[in-house]
Amino acid sequence: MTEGSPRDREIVNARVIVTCPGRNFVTLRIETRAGIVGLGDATLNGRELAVAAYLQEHIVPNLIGRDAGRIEDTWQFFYRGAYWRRGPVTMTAIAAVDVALWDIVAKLAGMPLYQMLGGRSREGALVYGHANGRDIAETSDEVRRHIERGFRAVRAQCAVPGLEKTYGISSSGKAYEPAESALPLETQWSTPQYLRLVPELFERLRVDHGNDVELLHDAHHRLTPIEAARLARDLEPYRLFWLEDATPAENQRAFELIRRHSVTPLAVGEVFNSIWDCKHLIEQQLIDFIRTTIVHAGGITHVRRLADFAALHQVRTGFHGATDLSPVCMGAALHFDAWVPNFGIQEWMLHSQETDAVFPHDYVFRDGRLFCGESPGHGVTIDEKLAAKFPYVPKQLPVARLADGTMWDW
Ligand code: CS2
Ligand code: MG
Repeated sequence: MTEGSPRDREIVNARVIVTCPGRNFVTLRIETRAGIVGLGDATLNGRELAVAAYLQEHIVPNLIGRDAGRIEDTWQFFYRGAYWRRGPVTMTAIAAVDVALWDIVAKLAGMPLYQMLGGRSREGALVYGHANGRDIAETSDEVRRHIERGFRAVRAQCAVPGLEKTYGISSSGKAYEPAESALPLETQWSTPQYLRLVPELFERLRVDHGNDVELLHDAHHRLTPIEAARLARDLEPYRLFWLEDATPAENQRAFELIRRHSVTPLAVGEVFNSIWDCKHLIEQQLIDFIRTTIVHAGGITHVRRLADFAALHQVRTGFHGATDLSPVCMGAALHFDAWVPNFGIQEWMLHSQETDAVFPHDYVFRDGRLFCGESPGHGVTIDEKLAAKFPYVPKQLPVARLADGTMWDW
């Protein structure tokens, strides 16, 4: 077998594939001289073509001729060598390259990717699903349905009475999708109404479902620090697994205030792109779970550093896993979850049937956990013929305004 020799590891082809099987996904496909193919997810919800262009114009020409086995050097080349560092577009593009190379190297070794990281620390990754409803009763029914399907952890979101559209709630009756329209949907926000509703919701969920199920909630950056502290305190009796994105995290000192008032565990970081975005939060132990995932933070090479740093401060992982991260990212994340010692939980919003058909994969759900497969690499491929039947459709994330028209955090 020569496919592992430096000459045969040479990258001879790299292509960007954009497809929309229900929602947009960007995938980088890298191929070596020996014909080994690796895939990386490059999807940045609502800004997909910016990453596709970054890859196409600035990354792909630099990849041709490189040794696919030099994962670290390639990462450093695109990060340190780019001068313009960090940011979601750059870090998503770097992640796509990094994951594709890990996929290739694991295939060359004939091993599942988790083995390349140091092997399994656990069998399956505990996942949480999304229960949402138009009122408290409907949300509680949805939690029940999740428990019946085997989930041990459920995120619960409920529409706020009087507001036309609330984050996390589907208006169509179909599964919730974060990006629904070509131009951003304008939604309305009211913190006082929300703050009254959420403790009532979780009080009801504990009465209906007891204490065995883990419950989570996402405030989606809507609260000021003191409002977030109030909510975290009001939710204490219901023992949440976590309260997510309670306040925007640009000013990380804000979390000191929440911490002073509450012991509800906090999760942050799906919008972060590098270890520098969460260094203070982790060092000061202002959060309990870091949500920064592989596709938006430079791939396995960088997120591994982040997770190791978090471990020093007993912060655990809780990777973002909404439908706007493709099965390629999910596959890579599950291998990472199988290995990472300080694993907490993995988000899993089920992809549509079309998406699953375009990206065949070997991970499976059983007893509240997702299990990555044993095939070499990350175990996710792409059916390019099928992908071509779903051309790109422009879609953006919504925005939020207060009743008087003021722009708010969505
Ligand atoms: C969310 C996402 O899954 C989550 O916790 O906050 O739904 C998020 O809004 C989207 O992934 C944005 O692209
Ligand atoms: Mg979130």
